[in-house]
Amino acid sequence: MPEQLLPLYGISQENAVIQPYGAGLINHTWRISTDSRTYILQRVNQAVFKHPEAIDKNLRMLKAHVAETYPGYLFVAPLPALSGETLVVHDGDHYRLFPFIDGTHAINVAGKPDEAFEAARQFARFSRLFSDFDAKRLNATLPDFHNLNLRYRQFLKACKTAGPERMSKALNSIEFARKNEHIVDVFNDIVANSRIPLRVVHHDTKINNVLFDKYNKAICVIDLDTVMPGYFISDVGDMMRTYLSPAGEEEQDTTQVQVRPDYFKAIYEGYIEEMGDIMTHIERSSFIYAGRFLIFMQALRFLTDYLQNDVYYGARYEDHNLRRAENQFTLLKRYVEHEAEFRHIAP
Ligand code: ADP
Ligand code: GN1
Ligand code: MG
Repeated sequence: MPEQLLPLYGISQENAVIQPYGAGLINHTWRISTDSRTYILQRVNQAVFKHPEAIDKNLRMLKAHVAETYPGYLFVAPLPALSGETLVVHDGDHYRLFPFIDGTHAINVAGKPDEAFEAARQFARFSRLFSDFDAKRLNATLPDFHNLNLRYRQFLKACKTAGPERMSKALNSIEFARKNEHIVDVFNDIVANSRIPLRVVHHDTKINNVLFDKYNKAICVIDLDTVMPGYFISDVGDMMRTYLSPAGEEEQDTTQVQVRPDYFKAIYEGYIEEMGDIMTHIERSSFIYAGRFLIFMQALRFLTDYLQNDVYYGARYEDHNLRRAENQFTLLKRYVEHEAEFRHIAP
């Protein structure tokens, strides 16, 4: 199937080597090597992104802004097909082709604090670049994506409609989630009351959405589908969620889920290096809350999906999304245990 796309881009199918690539959960990604160049081809997951053209429009606006204000910045945008379009429809599916950024690789778990620092600095640089861009011009590619208030209500609703077996297996997680409703109250206070500013936010700052070179220096950020108006807690929170623990979200042995304070320090320093003079007072004072917010929301999303029979994330083994949720609730516990220590790092 992906080979049929190549002629639309003027790429010969002869000698093209096509392989599934990466560890993303949402889109379908292939690496395509030809004699002269390497590419990344992606099929947009339309069950998630109902309006792929909204993503395409956002990327064009952002690319134009970068070209005008910071032309040296590596903004990884889709390449035009022969038709001139950067989003191609084939058999009802939407595809994009990106240049493969040569000499780079993605990592799934941060193995050194410096990798966390590098990634945090890259995402903060991205926010900084667009700090003078009116975020409201962007389409919300996933409306309410990080609306914790709504996610919590969706979770409560899922508890009412779930089958009895899944409900009973998930009982401990459900109870823990309900005990943490106060995390939603803080969200409502700072976000719904507009106490923190709306910015251009990446919304998926997992470590595998950064490309590193062979010296482990971060080169650029990728996976720009969820770039839309939002709040900095989304970006900083997902860094906490994915860089602090030596075990990732797929780890089933929750004793492996730990919080490494030196990685927290690295995230803080990397982020502040680029965004420090732009952040407002309330943003600075919400830095630690960002971790609670995002880890809790991801735990709820996995748990809700479990209660709804894995319709969003899918499952590769029985109770996969419940295990993912338990992993994230454990991470939340560990995170909260460390907050007093974090306050010395991020005062
Ligand atoms: P998903 O939305 O499914 O996470 P991504 O856009 O993050 O999809 O792509 C999945 C993986 O493919 C990335 O984690 C990275 O390893 C690799 N990748 C994506 N784009 C590029 C690129 N332009 N150059 C090199 N590798 C890339
Ligand atoms: C998805 O696409 P990917 O794998 O980078 C998800 C994120 C979750 C993440 C959990 C559009 O990210 O929000 O945090 O999985 N993206 C979408 O691993 O739902
Ligand atoms: Mg990704």
